[in-house]
Amino acid sequence: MLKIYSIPPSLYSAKLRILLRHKGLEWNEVLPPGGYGSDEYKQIVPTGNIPALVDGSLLLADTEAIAEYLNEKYPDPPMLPSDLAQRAQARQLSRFHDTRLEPELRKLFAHVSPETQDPALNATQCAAINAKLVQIAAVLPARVSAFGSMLTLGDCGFPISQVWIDALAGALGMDIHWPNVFKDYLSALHEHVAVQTELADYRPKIADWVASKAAA
Ligand SMILES: N[C@@H](CCC(=O)N[C@@H](CS)C(=O)NCC(=O)O)C(=O)O
Repeated sequence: MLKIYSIPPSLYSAKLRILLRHKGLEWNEVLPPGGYGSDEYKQIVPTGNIPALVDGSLLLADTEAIAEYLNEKYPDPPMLPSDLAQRAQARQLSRFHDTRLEPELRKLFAHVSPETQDPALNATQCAAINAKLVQIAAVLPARVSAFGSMLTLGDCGFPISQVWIDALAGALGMDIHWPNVFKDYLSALHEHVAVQTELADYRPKIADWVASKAAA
């Protein structure tokens, strides 16, 4: 069976689980021994990051690489379009999520506790997140007309980041503006059972994580 190293609040692990669920795969999820980044875990996964996949003798520790690998190994249902240009568009969407949107959320993770909250950082990151949502909204019409209701590798990060943005906005009082086109896109993604199932499991974990930080 596939083995995934993960911790409960991991954003990228939740992104990966949408793919696992959509493809009807079974997996065994385990905590990284010693915690991620630890020397003990680095004996297994040299880079020390999560999520990591072990499939037989193969070890992969990057969500994009894992997703592409699983999509090729288990092609049904396909999560990349058959058209070359559309596949590139789906990959572009995924990279936008991972390299442009998520890094703006990540800057707030260490600043949820009242002791480390930073109103100036909140304002900066709120503006940065709103700017990224506007940018992605501009490319969404092309994505919707290209793939319709197909769930692609490029889509899996956004419902998960939405959970984080909502939780952080609630805890830090940020005024997030979701462009209508983005709201419609997310609503369409929520029609997929894999997305619904993952969000039902993941949202309480993030609510608990934020509540524990806010109480610290
Ligand atoms: N681009 C990576 C990001 C994964 C990531 O940032 N994981 C975090 C935890 S959610 C982590 O392992 N951070 C520690 C590190 O990178 O050393 C991926 O898609 O897998």
